Amino acid sequence: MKANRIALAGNPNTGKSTLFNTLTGLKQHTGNWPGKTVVHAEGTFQHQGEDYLLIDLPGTYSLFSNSSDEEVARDYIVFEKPDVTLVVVDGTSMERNLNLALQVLEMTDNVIICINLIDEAEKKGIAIDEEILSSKLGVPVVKVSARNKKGIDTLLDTIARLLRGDIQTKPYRLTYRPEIEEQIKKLEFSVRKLVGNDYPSRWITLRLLDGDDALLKKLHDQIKNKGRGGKPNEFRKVIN
Ligand SMILES: Nc1nc2c(ncn2[C@@H]2O[C@H](COP(=O)(O)OP(=O)(O)O)[C@@H](O)[C@H]2O)c(=O)[nH]1
Ligand SMILES: [Mg+2]
Repeated sequence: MKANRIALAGNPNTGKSTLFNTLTGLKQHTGNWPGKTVVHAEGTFQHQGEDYLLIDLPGTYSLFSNSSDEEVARDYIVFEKPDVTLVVVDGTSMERNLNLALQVLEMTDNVIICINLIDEAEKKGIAIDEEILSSKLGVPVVKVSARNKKGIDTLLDTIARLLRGDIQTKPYRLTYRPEIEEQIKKLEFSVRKLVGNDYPSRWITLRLLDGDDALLKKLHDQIKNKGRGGKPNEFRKVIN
C-alpha cells in the first residue's frame, strides 16, 4: 500500500526538523528539490500498521513566489497535494506564526496545526487553548514539544483520524476587502473551468489577481501535463 504523505510546513525555527527527526529517526534522506538548490528531506515511519512518508518543507514566513524556498513549499502543498499538511507553529509567538497557518488554510482542507515548543511557552506563562483555536480555525490543533517528545502520540492519532475521515475540517478562509471579493467572484468561475476541482480555485484566483507570474507558469505546465489541453495564456486571458 502507498504511504500516506505528510508535509511539514512552518516558519523557520519552529522545530520542524526536530519533529521530523523525532518521527522518522534514522529512516530519512536528504537531497535537493528538482532543479533547485533548496534542501529536500524526507523520511518514513509507521504508526498503527500504516506507512507514512514525511516531507520536511523549507521554512518560510509566507507562501508566495518571493523565493525558491517559498515556491518549493507552496508548489508541494498545491500541486503534489500531500495527504496532510502539518503546520508547525512556535507556541511562544503564535501571532506571527499564525500568518503562515492562515495561508496554508487557503490552499488545502487537509491541515493540522501543530503548536510546538509548548514547554517554552509554558515557562513563559503563555496559555494556549487548543480547543478554541481549533474551532476558530476549523482544523485540528495539537500541542507538542518535539524536543521532549511530548504530545507526539496525540499528534499521530490526530493524523490517523483525519486520514480515516473521522475528523472533518472546515478551514477558516479570510474574507478580503469588498473590491477584492468582487473580483474573486467574477474570476473564480473561469479559473475553476480551467483547473477543475484539482486545485484550490479561490486561492489560485487570489494569486492571479496578485500577478503571480511564477504560479501562472507552473499552472500551465501542470495542466499541459495532465492533458487538459491548457493552451498557453489561457490563464492570462482570464485575468486580462
Ligand atoms: N524548548 C524546545 N526547543 C525546541 C523544541 N523543538 C525544537 N526546539 C529547538 O528549536 C530550535 C529550532 O529547531 P529546528 O528543528 O531546527 O527548527 P526548524 O527550522 O523549523 O527546522 C532548535 O534549537 C531546537 O532544538 C521543543 O519542543 N522545545
Ligand atoms: Mg529545519
